[in-house]
Amino acid sequence: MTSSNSQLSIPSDHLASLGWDEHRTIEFAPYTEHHLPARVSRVDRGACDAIGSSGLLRLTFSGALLSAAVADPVSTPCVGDWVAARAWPDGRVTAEAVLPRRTAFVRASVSPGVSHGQVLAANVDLAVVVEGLHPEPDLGRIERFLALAWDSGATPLVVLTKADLVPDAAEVRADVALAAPGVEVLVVSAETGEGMDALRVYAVEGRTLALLGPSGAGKSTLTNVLSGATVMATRELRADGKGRHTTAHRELVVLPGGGLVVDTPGLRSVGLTDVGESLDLVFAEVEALAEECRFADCGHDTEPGCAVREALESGELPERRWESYRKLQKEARWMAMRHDARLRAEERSRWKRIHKEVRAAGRIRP
Ligand SMILES: Nc1nc2c(ncn2[C@@H]2O[C@H](COP(=O)(O)OP(=O)(O)OP(=O)(O)O)[C@@H](O)[C@H]2O)c(=O)[nH]1
Ligand SMILES: [Mg+2]
Ligand SMILES: [Zn+2]
Repeated sequence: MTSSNSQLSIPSDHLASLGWDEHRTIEFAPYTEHHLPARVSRVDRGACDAIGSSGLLRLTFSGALLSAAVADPVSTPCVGDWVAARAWPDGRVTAEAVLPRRTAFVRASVSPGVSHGQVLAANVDLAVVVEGLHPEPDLGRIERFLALAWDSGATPLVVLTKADLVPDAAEVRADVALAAPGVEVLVVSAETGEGMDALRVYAVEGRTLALLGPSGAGKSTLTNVLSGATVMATRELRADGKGRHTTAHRELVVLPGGGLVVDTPGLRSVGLTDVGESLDLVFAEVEALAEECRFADCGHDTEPGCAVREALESGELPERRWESYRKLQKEARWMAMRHDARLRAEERSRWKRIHKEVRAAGRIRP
């Protein structure tokens, strides 16, 4: 089949600024003849915007992609994905395949009864958990976002915004840092520019940052400051600091100085998926304490020689932190069980189908 792809050349330096590298070239090898690579910048139902070497493309999803999405909704192209795009003689351009995701920020689906997750952004290098200093940051929410951030495979970073609105930013930062072991916590103000240089350091050529956090935290404002232009609408100033969500869709923005940012609509909270070991990273100091308990299977309840209890009693481990750990652990375990149950159900229906086919064939062929 002929295609008009030959009209579109691939200046690889441009692709590199979108995050393309030699591994992607290898992954793309099966598509080089008829397809072009493009990075998804925005998704609507059944279609998306994507940035290729020739600029912005409007892509519809191929039939194969759509039916794959029915079987496994997580496979639908999402913001940050690399797709193989194909131009057709009738002028349509379709997304035909999604290249393997290196990282994926997945939250539990918000629909009841649905056990698959929702991919918020793919191929993110730096998961930036954004929380305002005013009103006071919600430590439990930060821990939750960090669990998903670690689980995504991206490196987490916490950014506390609106430093200009509080007198004790350094103090609050210290509290947040205790809830984010091993994670850098930046304090910034889009208003005064404080801390913005420290954040800019992270936005290097080809690297993708995703901004995640509640509505009103200042994600779009940060995106605009990093871009040096108004690329995202931000909320009109309101005295109560509350109100509707301003950003309604996820969008990948290419920064003029290098780097890319995914701005996302605010999430009051995120449901954990089966985050596995990631909680051990979010609660690294709790894990370290638990290692010191006398009994390896200590329930940290009434057992003698429990290092966790001792730390709670001495105040070394804040009660809030311990309770948050237990809560998130319970949630993650429950999601893991639900996930296992779904896999078992899928396996059962697969076998039922195979048996039916075998019966229909009348005999088992060699
Ligand atoms: N004083 C002050 N206000 C800020 C700062 N950053 C953001 N704001 C204000 O906070 C409000 C919310 O900012 P947005 O950038 O729209 O917040 P958002 O996180 O994108 O919100 P959603 O799109 O709803 O998720 C706006 O009125 C901003 O002007 C800051 O550093 N200092
Ligand atoms: Mg916004
Ligand atoms: Zn213990």
